[in-house]
Amino acid sequence: MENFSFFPEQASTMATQIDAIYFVLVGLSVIFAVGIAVAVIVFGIRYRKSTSVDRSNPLHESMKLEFAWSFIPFLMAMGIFTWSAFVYYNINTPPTDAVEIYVVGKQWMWQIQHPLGKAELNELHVPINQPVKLIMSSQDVIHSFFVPAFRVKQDVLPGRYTTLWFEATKVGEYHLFCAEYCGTEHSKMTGKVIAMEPQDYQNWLSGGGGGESMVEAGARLFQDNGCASCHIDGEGGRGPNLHGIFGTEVALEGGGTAVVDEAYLRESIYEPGAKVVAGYAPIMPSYQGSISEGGVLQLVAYIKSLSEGQ
Ligand code: HEC
Ligand SMILES: [Cu+2]
Repeated sequence: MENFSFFPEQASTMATQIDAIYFVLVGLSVIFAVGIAVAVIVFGIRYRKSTSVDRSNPLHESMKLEFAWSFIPFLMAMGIFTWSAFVYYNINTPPTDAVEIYVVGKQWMWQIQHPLGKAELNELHVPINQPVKLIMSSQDVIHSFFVPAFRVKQDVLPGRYTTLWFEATKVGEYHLFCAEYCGTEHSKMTGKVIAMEPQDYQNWLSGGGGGESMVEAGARLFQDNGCASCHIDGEGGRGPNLHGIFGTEVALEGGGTAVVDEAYLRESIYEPGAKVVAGYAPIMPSYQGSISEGGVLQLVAYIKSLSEGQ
């Protein structure tokens, strides 16, 4: 398959699972298509007008036959459905021990931030044999993160976080494409994923140009933007204490609750009025336009870190 350029390399654990479904579906289609075509041709020749074959006792109805050709395909379809549903569930459930990497798509590039501070453009370095989870957002329009060799593709939307996970199995460089038309230079919104031995990945991470980690950068933004003046560590601040909130449910003004996840934190920063925490006045200003999506990801990483070990 490697030399057959219509077919991308299989370089993730997902690739083999998805290709298996693909080949079984193609195989079944070929079997049925060929079977029916052969029957049409054979009967067409055998029973053409000029032949003298036995035409007595034509079969008019057969319960057995009709049952068989309804029930067998039904079982096959349900089998494929169940199998695909398992794979689909697997694709959409990132393992909890996955390495988290943040991705921001914008016209026309991919910005990547590693938790320990390394940032890169249109390149994504990942370790092999380890699940990697991407937390993605867009600065402008809809993009789509597509790595054919891993058989993963996920839309990247403005105003929302989407996630995607994979586990690379082979060291190498793989194409990264934007698979959603996003403007003039969409076709140039490409990059590469570089899968490395875990040890090489660690070396690369700790190599030069690292700077501050995402949590450190978030903590700095938290100070620089005056968040700390309302969100103080203890009780009695004008805003809620942000320690330990990640993953919990908060009560909202006007009833209802919200789960504190990445999307909730992002919304709290860009549209503080959308969900107001019970017991607080809606005085928090919006940071839409003053803090970039990349900055919000750093703040989210920082606020998440305030809940670690709790
Ligand atoms: C003027 C005071 C003020 C400033 C400045 C401020 N906030 Fe807030 N913040 C609040 C208040 C009040 C609430 C609760 C009401 C609400 O949800 O809007 C809140 C809510 C939040 C929440 C939701 C908390 C929860 O318990 O669910 C987050 C997250 C948050 N702020 C983050 C930030 C960040 C990050 C900054 C700086 C970029 C910031 N805030 C700046 C006052 C402030
Ligand atoms: Cu794009």
